Amino acid sequence: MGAFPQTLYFAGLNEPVGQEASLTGLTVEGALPPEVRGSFYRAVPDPAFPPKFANDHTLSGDGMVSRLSFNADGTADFAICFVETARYLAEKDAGHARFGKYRNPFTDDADVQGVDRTVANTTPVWHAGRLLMAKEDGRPYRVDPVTLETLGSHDFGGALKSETMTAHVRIDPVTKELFFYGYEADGLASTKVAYCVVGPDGALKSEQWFDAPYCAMMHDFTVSENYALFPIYPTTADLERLKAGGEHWHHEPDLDSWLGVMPRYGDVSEIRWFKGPKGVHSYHMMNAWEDEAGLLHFDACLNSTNAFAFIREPSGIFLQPWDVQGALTRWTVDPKAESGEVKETVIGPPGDFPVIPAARQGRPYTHGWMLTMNPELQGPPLLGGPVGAMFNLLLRLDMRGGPPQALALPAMAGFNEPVHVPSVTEGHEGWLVTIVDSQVGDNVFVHEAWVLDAGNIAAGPVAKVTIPHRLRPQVHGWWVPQAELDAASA
Ligand code: V55
Ligand code: FE
Repeated sequence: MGAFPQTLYFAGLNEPVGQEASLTGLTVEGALPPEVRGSFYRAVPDPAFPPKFANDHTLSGDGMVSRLSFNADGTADFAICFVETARYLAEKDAGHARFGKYRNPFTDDADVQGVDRTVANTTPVWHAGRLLMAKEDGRPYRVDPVTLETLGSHDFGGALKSETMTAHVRIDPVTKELFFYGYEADGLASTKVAYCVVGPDGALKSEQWFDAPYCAMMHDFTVSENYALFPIYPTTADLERLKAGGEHWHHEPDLDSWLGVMPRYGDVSEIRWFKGPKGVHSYHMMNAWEDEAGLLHFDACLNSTNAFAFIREPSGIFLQPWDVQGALTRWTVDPKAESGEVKETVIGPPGDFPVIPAARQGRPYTHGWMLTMNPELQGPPLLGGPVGAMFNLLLRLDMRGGPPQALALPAMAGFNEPVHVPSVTEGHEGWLVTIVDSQVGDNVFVHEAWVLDAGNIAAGPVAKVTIPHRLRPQVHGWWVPQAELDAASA
């Protein structure tokens, strides 16, 4: 068996861990708010075996599902398990990697051709009492929310036609419907996108297919109260390149970006395409909402190019990470227009991992949180994650233009994406829970969960849990209140 490549994707905080664990009775230091009772699920990519190709990266890692539960007695439990995907089991069986490059099955071993190669490593999605580990290149895997045992690939009881489902779903806070899409819905490098609506009971109510302007990496989308919004940025796939053993994605700076807009319950033939700037890219949207004049606002963490060096460089784009420009950016369109261009406004700083209260999804909102790099940090950032450096400044943004609030970490520490825990107290903004990684020695790390007052992040954590297990950086997380877990297991 080979060793892991000595690249930043497998070194330091990114060093593979690959150990399942279950730890109970962890001490919660400080005052854990009584509202923070439930489970914080996280998706953590962690390759079980050294990759077949040395240029492999974070996005190919086998999905691990992790749970941090805050118990009624004020203690916490931690568990992490591999999602037993068909791919993970096939590699475990052989004792080595059999699947090749990121999203290129032409580079897989001959005897695993046709085996589901998704790694279920991006988002734990909770809906209708089910926990799904999702990744955009395939269908999600369902896992047991208590034992974390893998229950199998989920196709909504045989109803889903799309071969893929995004890791970035949206849930309407009023109807409790789940909105999602799958791109490359009928195969590699296809322009087919499936737009799906799932009822609050978990049944697939509608699936409609449309063509994107080109085959793009459609990582996230969003819904407003009345519309579904599909951004298209020019990180593109090409079947001939894949057949030749190349990379799934190249970024194309000269191609236009687009925003597709359709009525949420409309027919896909009603999609209108609005043109955006050339060459830009965003992984994550903060929200979309309609104003009183009927204009539609789409708020995304937009960058001047793809944020990942392992996508830029094979595309011939060589930039230092600090030369990637970005800003929280609003695109405004008139959804009743036939076509047009987006009107672009910068509304916030560079960064990523935007979070809003689930109750404000698709509605006007007054504040949100995101991660960024602290321009005033004295000392190096913590190396890790797919970009190579961990974000070290948490912001609370006032969407009406007031000053942001910030919580800075010291050198050699980083934030993972927080989850928001709502409060029932009128006027209270709720809580954030986030894992903070700190490097304290040569390959020695401390991992803590911090609980913050979401309206007063600058005060620092109100409670902390140290997790005595080596952790790799997460991608996304999901908060599930204890009452929902209890209802699902009843
Ligand atoms: C992202 C993550 C993925 C992926 C595509 O963070 C994009 C963005 C963890 O997997 O497959
Ligand atoms: Fe994402």
